[in-house]
Amino acid sequence: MLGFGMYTQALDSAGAAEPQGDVDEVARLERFQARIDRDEKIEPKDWMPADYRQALIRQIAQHAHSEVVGMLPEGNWISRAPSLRRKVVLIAKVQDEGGHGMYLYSAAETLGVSRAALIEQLLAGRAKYSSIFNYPTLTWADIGAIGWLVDGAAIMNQIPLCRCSYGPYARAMVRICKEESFHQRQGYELMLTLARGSAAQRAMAQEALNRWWWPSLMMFGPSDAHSVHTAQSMRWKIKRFSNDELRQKFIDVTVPQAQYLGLTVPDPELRWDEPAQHYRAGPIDWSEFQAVLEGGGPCNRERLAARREAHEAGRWVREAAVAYAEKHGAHAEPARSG
Ligand code: BYC
Repeated sequence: MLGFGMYTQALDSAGAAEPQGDVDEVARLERFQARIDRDEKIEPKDWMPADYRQALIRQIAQHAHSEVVGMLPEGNWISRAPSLRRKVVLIAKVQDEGGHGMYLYSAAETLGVSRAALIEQLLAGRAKYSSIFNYPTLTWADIGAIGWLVDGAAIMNQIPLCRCSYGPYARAMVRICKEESFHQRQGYELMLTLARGSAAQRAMAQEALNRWWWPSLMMFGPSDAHSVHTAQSMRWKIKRFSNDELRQKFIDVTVPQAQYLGLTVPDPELRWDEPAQHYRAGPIDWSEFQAVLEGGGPCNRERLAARREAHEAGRWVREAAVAYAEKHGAHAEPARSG
């Protein structure tokens, strides 16, 4: 479609007594929505409504922060992995999560926000990241449970994001999902090894499932009735399914996996609904979810403290990179100074 202005702020700048401007704006919004409806990708230099840009920055930044904070619970077990093979796999997985964060910060930067500003919001406690990473990893089985359940939930949520209307986010998700799929398999394989092991190993696997099941269901976000962003995000095809739809899909695939492991899902009300062909879960404790979002989860403080410490520890690397870029002038792009 031929060029309207690239980064218009027309809504802000159009005078109140200029109906012509409003008409243009309405037409622009209609053309934008028509592109979305035709499943065209929106690219960074295309015109987009300010709210669409903002919604993407919000979601992509939260997602990037989740990947980076998500390295911490698993990183806790790298030094205590029970074999060289497990250690290598775990290091590779945690490194992948860091990489996912980097692709996602880059995708957010195409929307006109700097990575430094987003990280600053995280460290100041003003940004959200996934509730799931505020829970502790108490035993080795938690590493299996995270791969199986947390990465499993992440894939369920993220596969549809590969078809997100915003090109850079969608493309980042294609690679991320391939890696998440490997993460999920290694987690399930770890759980299977424990489930087929000694009585103590089986008990450890069950106990990890008991602690991670409900927080994994909460990863999908509030119920549709309480989700403030879903309706608009679905109109814009940022999201393709609602929170409850994805949660249901996750339950339907995961319950048989637990049965195969010989483990019990910690939900006494869980039942198979034959006519609907779905598993029906009992009610989620949304007060726990709310408390975690408000900073009151078991590890919220610890996670932010770890990120702040890592940021400080990396300061000399950032400064050296800027000094190097300045010294080599035009050949390297200096980090943004603003
Ligand atoms: N935790 O209107 P709603 C990974 C917030 S990491 C915290 O439904 P939306 C991995 C929500 O942000 C995978 N906050 O929002 C890494 C909103 O707050 P604001 C992380 C949550 O955006 C390491 C408010 O609640 N994946 O894979 O339509 C190791 C209302 O919610 C949560 C992503 O980030 C939550 N669980 O839907 C292993 C995927 N849920 O912004 C694995 C991308 C909701 O109004 N994100 N909130 O202050 C999304 O798909 C969507 O943003 C969500 C929420 C489904 C999460």
